[in-house]
Amino acid sequence: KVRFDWEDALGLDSQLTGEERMIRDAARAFAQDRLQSRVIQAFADETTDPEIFAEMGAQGLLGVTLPERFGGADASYVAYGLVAREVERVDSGYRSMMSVQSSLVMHPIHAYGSDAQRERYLPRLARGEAIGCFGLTEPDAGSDPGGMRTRAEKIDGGYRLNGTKTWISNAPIADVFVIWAKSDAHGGAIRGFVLDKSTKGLSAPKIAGKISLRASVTGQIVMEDVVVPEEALLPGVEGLKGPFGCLNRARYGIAWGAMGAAEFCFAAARQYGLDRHQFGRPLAATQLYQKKLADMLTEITLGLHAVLRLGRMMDEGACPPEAISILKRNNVGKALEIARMARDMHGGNGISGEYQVIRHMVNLETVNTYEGTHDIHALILGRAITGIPAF
Ligand code: TGC
Ligand code: FAD
Repeated sequence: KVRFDWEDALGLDSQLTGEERMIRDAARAFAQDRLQSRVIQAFADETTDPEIFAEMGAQGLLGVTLPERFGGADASYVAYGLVAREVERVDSGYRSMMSVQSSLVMHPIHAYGSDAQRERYLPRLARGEAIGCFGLTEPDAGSDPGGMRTRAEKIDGGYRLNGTKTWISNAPIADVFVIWAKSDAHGGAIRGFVLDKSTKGLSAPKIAGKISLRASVTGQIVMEDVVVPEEALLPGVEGLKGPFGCLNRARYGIAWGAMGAAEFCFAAARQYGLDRHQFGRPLAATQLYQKKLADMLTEITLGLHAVLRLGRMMDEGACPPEAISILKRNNVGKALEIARMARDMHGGNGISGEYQVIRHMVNLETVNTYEGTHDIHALILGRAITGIPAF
């Protein structure tokens, strides 16, 4: 009989290239050595160590899909997904830091930027010497970013920006700000701008007191008469398809990452059930416990193989955004159910930080909301299925 491997039930490993396996193994070693050692305290203290970006950069984990001449690894989207999975196996907040830098900051500068912008920003971002953030959401424009109020007004030699962005990952420690604003000079179309931290009128206060994603700092971006030169404009894109092009990549990475968090919770629940005895036998010897483990493993296996297929479609340049919505929505939703289940299976210990499952559970609440909420992705799919927008 062929042996069953509960850690790789349908042979994902055999579907990867040698390079993808190498990148996955490097990411796993880094995440377990360097991130796992600090996450419990960082989450408890609500602190983010900015050094993590430089450490990720030194490991080649930032912007892995970008060309080598800009500091990337020229690797596949599958490799990028595998990195997200390994980092989020430790913490969704650390994956968030990585995916904002890679998909939401480096990608738009590479895809929509001028040569000068690419040369100026990408190598430093790839090394993690500069930290990036992505400002789309506003206090009155979350699921509906088309309703944004931030304005770019044309002035001699550049633009004047006014507006407030909120719930922005990395913002309080960021050096490079990718900002989306309605530009009067372009008929009110949404345009992207790259701002430096030191620009007068720009501030990024921290949003303190989060109960979720506490190891990843979040802030506002306040722009009061921020004057930028013409060269700050991202010349290569106009309209909402600019930010959405970035979100496609980040959402894809999240679909992999959430499976990493789910795998941690599943493995922790399995081990706990083997170690903990009640009624004179291990918890894992009970039918209910085994059924829960079987349900978890089933969803993880389906989710991982689906996202591998999605990655191959991304690499072929043949991935419709709606396919990404299916897996951002489903994998995060399933990961959240798995984390809640693992929390329950740990009994009282499940609420302690030491056992880590409740941290994954509360983190996944954010992951279910950002990058398009669970319901917004249902509506994106509903529109594609029926042809009727129901937002
Ligand atoms: P809609 O009319 O659908 O589209 C406007 C234009 O955009 C194009 N487009 C896309 N292009 C590329 N990829 C996609 N996924 C695209 N979706 C739409 C579309 O073709 C059109 O182009 P054009 O040339 O015709 O103008 O726009 P809508 O206003 O009706 O949008 C509806 C909706 C709900 C789909 C959209 O607004 C949406 O996705 N809302 C969710 C918002 C969201 O995801 N925000 C994320 C903020 S960033 C974040 O959360 C980062 S967290 C990071 C971390 O820490 O990990
Ligand atoms: P709302 O849009 O107000 O939604 C509230 C509820 O209403 C949700 O359940 C939603 O599904 C539902 N809803 C909304 N519209 C409809 C509809 N038409 N039909 C039915 N239901 C609807 N944004 C960035 O730009 N950059 C970042 O780096 C970033 N990082 C984040 C980090 C964290 C920790 C968090 C929490 C958020 C972050 N966000 C970021 C913002 C995130 O993308 C938004 O929170 C998200 O898009 C939802 O917007 P909202 O919070 O305004 O909720």
